[in-house]
Amino acid sequence: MSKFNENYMITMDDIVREGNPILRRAVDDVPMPPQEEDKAELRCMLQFLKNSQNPETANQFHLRAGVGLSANQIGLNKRMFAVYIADENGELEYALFNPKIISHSVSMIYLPQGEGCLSVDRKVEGFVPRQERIKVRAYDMDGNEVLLKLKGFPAIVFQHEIDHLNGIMFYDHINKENPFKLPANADIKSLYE
Ligand code: K3U
Ligand code: NI
Repeated sequence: MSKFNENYMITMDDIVREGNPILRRAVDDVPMPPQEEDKAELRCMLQFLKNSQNPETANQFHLRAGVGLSANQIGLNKRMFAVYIADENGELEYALFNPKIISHSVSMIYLPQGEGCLSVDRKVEGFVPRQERIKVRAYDMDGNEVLLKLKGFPAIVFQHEIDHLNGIMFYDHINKENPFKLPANADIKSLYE
């Protein structure tokens, strides 16, 4: 049985950092319907994101704020991630198995401030081009298929997390010669434009 259950609190000590080969391997699908252990791990991951965005809890346990967490970031070889985004538009929370991008827009966006990662303990500057809109097929906690249409910041976060599950880091997408150069001939704009 895995240690990541309802009684366990994920902290930064559990977060796998860059350089660890598990972040560079594609993870395995989770057989559906999910087992109780898979579900408990995913709930634990979602709770970590909520704790990390709660100023008191984050301060007490030295958590860096995160909006997404993939299973391989805590050392699990499982295709699943949690996302928790709380802003002026409300709360968005997802705990998903076997997410797959089934279609996407041609148009692209990027976060003007760049991206960060809980597995990367340094500031990496540069623009990370992402698809502006994506359609995702995944499975929820009950093993039911879900189809999601995402745009803007949630679409960026999903692409960042799905990349993790495929062994890709956000900085792999940054132009090597000039980190602020955008892809030529692309329909691309800042998220806040
Ligand atoms: O972007 C971050 C954030 C945190 C709190 C409020 C608003 C934003 C923190 S970095 C982050 O959440 C990563 C997490 C990772 F690396 F574990 F997946 C996800 C992410 C950051 C930026 C763009 C897309 C995804
Ligand atoms: Ni990350």
